[in-house]
Amino acid sequence: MLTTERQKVTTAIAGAAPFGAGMIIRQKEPVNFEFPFEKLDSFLTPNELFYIRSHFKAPELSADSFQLKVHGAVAKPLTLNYQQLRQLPSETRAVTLECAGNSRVFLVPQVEGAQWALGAVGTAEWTGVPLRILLEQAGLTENACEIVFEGADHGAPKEKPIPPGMVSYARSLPLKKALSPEVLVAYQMNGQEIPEHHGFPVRLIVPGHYGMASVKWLTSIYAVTESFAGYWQTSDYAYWDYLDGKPVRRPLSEVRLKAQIARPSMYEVIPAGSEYLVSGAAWCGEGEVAGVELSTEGREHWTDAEFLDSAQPYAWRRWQFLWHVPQRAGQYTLAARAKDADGKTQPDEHDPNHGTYMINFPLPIDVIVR
Ligand SMILES: Nc1nc2c(c(=O)[nH]1)N[C@H]1C(S)=C(S)[C@@H](COP(=O)(O)O)O[C@H]1N2
Ligand SMILES: [Mo]
Repeated sequence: MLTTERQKVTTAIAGAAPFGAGMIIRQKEPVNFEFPFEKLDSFLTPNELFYIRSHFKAPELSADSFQLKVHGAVAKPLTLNYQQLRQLPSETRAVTLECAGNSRVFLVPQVEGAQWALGAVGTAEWTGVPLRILLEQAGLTENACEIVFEGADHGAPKEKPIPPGMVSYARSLPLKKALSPEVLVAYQMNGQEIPEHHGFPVRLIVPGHYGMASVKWLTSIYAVTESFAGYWQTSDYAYWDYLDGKPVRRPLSEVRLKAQIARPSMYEVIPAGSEYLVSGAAWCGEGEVAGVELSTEGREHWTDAEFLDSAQPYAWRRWQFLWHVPQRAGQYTLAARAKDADGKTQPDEHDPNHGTYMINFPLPIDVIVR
């Protein structure tokens, strides 16, 4: 599967610098880099172009001294070194990761947080041990209800409410998802060791959930008997939902349906009367992207685009649409929207209860025809 794609990506990596030309710097330290989405031209995103979202400085870990603990509410706590982990059965799967704050720059009025445009998203082939195997070896006790994943990075978050002292980056998953076969304790990204800023040597990959669930520099897998209410679970990376009419705080989890235009890019000048190949990608969480529609006149009329990639769970599908560019010069607004297998589509507007996350209304891309 995907051998030519893999070759393309691997060739790009051989002897390459850790970051590719055109990466957009949102923050220099800690490293927060964005993929220039208009460069989307392969199903797999090359490692050196894959977006980086890190809250703290990348910890310096070595494969030699690496240890992964599986502990807490388990019958047999485990400590695995890198070699032991690599000897366990492994799987490789293509997974799209999107930061929950991707496209934040499209919110009006402007909001706090990293000003991501379109490129806090990418797809890589991840190789690792299904998490389920580790949890089965350790033997979860009856009362275990969630699994907490902790990275080796830590620091003092700046957004209120500020937790006391230094905190490590930690997120939890409900048992149902943690035991699902697609969740990986990964040690390879596109056939290479996971690069430093993507979590070397080992990270979690949670297909179908926003990026924050895929804990990098993973060193601890801890089963808990009450739901985990850590900083990144309740304060950051959470949103308002309703329970019996009352607002309740919930951790972000499943990725929302979304299509994005890669080309044209914002304010691209397009010759009047030409044929322009509009292209992009679309993705969702647990379901399947079944269609993409494009509007070239301000989200009024929608026409079907065609897919370049077949549907596979947890990975984006690139699409294209041949636009017969009008003769009339002026500014045009393009937008794309996806449909899932149940015919559901994206919301028209951003839901304020989602705060500065889950931005999946059809994003307007303004272009100049002349
Ligand atoms: N340990 C740790 N894991 C982390 C983060 C982090 O800051 N520290 N950031 C999370 C967020 S918000 C996202 S979107 C993804 C980004 O993964 P990437 O940098 O490999 O693209 O990692 C997640 N895992
Ligand atoms: Mo993120």
